[in-house]
Parts: sequence; C-alpha cells; structure tokens
Amino acid sequence: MKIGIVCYPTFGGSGVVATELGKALSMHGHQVHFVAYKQPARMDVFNNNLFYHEVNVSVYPLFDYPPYETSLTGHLVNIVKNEKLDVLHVHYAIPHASAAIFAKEILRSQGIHIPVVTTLHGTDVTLVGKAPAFEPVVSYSINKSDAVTTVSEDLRRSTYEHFHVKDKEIQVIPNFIDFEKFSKQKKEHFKKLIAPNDEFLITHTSNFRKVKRVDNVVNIFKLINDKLPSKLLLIGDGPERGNIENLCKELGIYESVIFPGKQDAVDEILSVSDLFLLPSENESFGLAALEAMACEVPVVSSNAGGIPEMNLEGFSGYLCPVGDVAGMAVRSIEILSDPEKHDTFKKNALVQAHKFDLKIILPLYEEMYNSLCTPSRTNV
Ligand code: GMT
Repeated sequence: MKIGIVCYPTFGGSGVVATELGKALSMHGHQVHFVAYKQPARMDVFNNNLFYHEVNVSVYPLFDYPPYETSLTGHLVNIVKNEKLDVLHVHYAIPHASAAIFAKEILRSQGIHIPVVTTLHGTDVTLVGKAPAFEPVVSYSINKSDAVTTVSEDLRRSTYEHFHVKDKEIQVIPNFIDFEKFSKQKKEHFKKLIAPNDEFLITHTSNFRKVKRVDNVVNIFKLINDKLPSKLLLIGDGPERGNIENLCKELGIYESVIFPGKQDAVDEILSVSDLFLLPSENESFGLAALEAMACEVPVVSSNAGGIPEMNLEGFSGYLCPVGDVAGMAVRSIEILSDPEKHDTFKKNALVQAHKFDLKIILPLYEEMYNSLCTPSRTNV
C-alpha cells in the first residue's frame, strides 16, 4: 500500500508517533511518504520504502501570516497524484485534517478518490482545537474524514464532548513502543558520569509548555532531594524553560538539576533513570511516560486525561490528583527508598509497556487502511 503521512516534525508527541508508525509501515513493505515542513526528528533511517516531501511556504510581502495550510493542501494534491497514494493519514487535526479534507475535495473534482484517516493526539482537541475559531473547522474535518482515531479512550470522550461529531465513529488506537529499537540498555558508565555518588536519577521529558507543569516536577524533586541523594534530568526545551531554571535557582537545587535540552537518544537517558515524573495538567496519553516504562522506569504522574489508561496505580507507578506535589513526592520517596519495591515497580513498568507493543498496535492501523482501500471504495 502507498501511504501518505502528514505530521509535525517534532521531537515528541504526535510527531514521534507518526514517524515511528511510518518507519514501521515501511519495514512491513508499505511505501510511506512523509509530508511535513521539516524532516521529522526521528526519521533517522534510510530504506527504499521511505520518502519525505517538504512543504515549502510562499513568502510574499502581503503575507504577514504565510499560508501554510494552502501550501500543504496543494502539496497533498500533487503528492497523491504523482505517487498514486492509496491513503492519507494525518496526525494532529490542526491544520493537517482540514488541509487533507480540502485536498480530498479537489482530487474528487478530478475523479480521484483518496481516503483520509485523521488521528487526534491531544491538544488538537483539549486545548487548541476547541477554541471557537478552530472548533467548526475541526468538527467539519472529523466528520468528513473516512476514519478517525484517538490515542486514548479519554481523548475519544473529550472529542465527542468538544466537537459536533456525535454520529462519527471514532476508534481508539493507543500509542505504542517499538521494543526492537526502544528498550533498556547497559549504560552504567553514563550513569557514573551523571551521578558519580550513586544518586537517584529522576527524569522528566517534555516540551516545557505550561500544560506539562514542569514547575511541579521541580517542586516534587526538591522534596525528594531533601530526603534522598538525587539528581533531576529535565530533557527537552520550550517556553517555560527560563522560568524553570530560575525556580531551580530559587529553591537552591540548581546544581542537582541537569538540562540536556532536546535529545534524540532518549532511551539511553531513560536506561539510567530510577523514576519518571509526569505531573501534567492534561495529557491525552503520555507517550513520554510509556517510553520510560519501556526502559523499566516506574512513573509517578498525575491522573489527568488518558494517563490512567497507561500508568497503572500501584503497579507501574502511582497517580495523584493534578497539583498534588506533596502526594507525588511521598509516592516517589516510597518507591525509591525501598529497593525491593523499586525492583518490583521496574519489572511491572516493563510488563505494562509491553501491552503497547508496536506488534500489537501496527496491525490495527493496517486493518483500518485496508478497510478504506477495498476495491469497492476506490475510484468514485
Ligand atoms: O504533549 C504535547 O504538548 C505534544 C502533543 C503533540 O501532539 O505532539 O502531545 C500529545 O500527543 C502525544 C502523542 O499522541 C500524547 O502522548 C500526549 O499525551 C499529547 N499531549 C497532550 O495531550 C498534552
């Protein structure tokens, strides 16, 4: 099958899911065409089935706001025709779903049928998408998509709540881990470098947006650090980073916090981590925490959104109400200060992560594409 994947080229979230999905599909013999404004961060392999099309946006003095959606739509029309794609799969509704639906309409006028699959990832529903200026466009695009998926049950519920899509069937296909590429590695020398005195390594990965509550991460760490020798690794970058660095200084823990910035080899860092913190205000799924669990790292998180579908209370970690910094610190200390319990949680984290193995999830996407590309559905 020839599949077009439209995504953000980002280091985390929907961009990573789309890229890992595309890579896996290409290994399964499908031809995959990525469409984005920059090469996706994890598109790090070369194989005969993988292609990348960059969306260039016209610059013209009139355009204070470059018309990205129009460029994307035009690119999609041309790519579908030139590459003879069977299906377009867009990740993150804004503006990918509406661009794909417009491209579909244009192609229909030329006698070409292209099924569109829209995967909703989180903030395209819970934060940005439901804004009054976006809602009618997102609702329309969802209704006009040939298939719609969300990455958790909770996100499906929010989608029905925020958009006018009550008659649309939405399938939950959770995020996944490719264990052949992402699992715990032996990196003891690396651990010695970061934690020379065998301190506990607490990790958080995010885009440092307010929704992630990185300030909570720092405050939780402060309470842990008061009791146990520990270091905090804050991986990623984003708008809150400056504030977070200041907070670390104010709390007198700056020397115990490491800011490596955006990283490709997240699995190597997770491999030496003892605990992962995810106190988000909202999280449709929490892929960063699943990646930690795949590297045998227990997770202490908030119970927001779809997190409880992935992190199991008292098994792979603990969940507390959003903002319960003290509670999350107590749970963290509980796990770290009891080696036997820590070991059990590490093993359980891996067991839980295996429920989201790519080998289980990939066929769900393939079945969906197949159902849309049966001979009776192609060519209108
Ligand atoms: O977390 C973000 O702010 C990035 C965002 C994205 O779309 O890139 O992540 C969302 O999609 C991820 C992949 O499906 C989910 O694991 C995240 O939970 C989700 N983020 C939120 O819902 C805040």
